[in-house]
Amino acid sequence: MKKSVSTFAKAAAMAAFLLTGLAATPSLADGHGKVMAKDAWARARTAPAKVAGAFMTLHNMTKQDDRLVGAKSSISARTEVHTHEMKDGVMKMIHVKEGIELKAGQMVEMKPGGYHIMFMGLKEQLSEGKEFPVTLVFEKAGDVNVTVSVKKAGAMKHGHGSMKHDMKKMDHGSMKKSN
Ligand SMILES: [Cu+2]
Repeated sequence: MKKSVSTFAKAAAMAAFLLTGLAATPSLADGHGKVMAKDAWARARTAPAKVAGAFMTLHNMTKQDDRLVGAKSSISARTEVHTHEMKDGVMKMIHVKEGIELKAGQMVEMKPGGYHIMFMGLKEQLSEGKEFPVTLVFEKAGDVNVTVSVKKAGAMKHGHGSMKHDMKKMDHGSMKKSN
């Protein structure tokens, strides 16, 4: 009889463990233990455009290093991970084929003058107030969905006029080290 009691205790402990696990699940909704993207935005266009860039903050809330290796969207024919780089005094856009490294716990800001998601062959115009989904593809976390909000061009003065400033910060800070 004693034995069956202890077996029951074990089963109860296991059930409690499972319940704890279930109880912890809702916290996933607010990003804990996940790789997430937030505050995604793109600049509104007043004239038709074929390309556009989106910016956002990436946050790796997992315990393992990850990497943003690509992006998918139905808004454009092609969607790529890009960055800006100074080459011979000229600002150039570069397709970051190796992706963006996102170490465990790290946050990476994609902003004007630096990393961005590039939409090429736009199928829809980015008018103010529009929202559209983008799927980010991470090496380990897999697909991560984010909604991009299209904001008025004038509202982005901060990012607009500070290109040089951003470049400088990029060189010393958020720029991924090529090792
Ligand atoms: Cu680009």
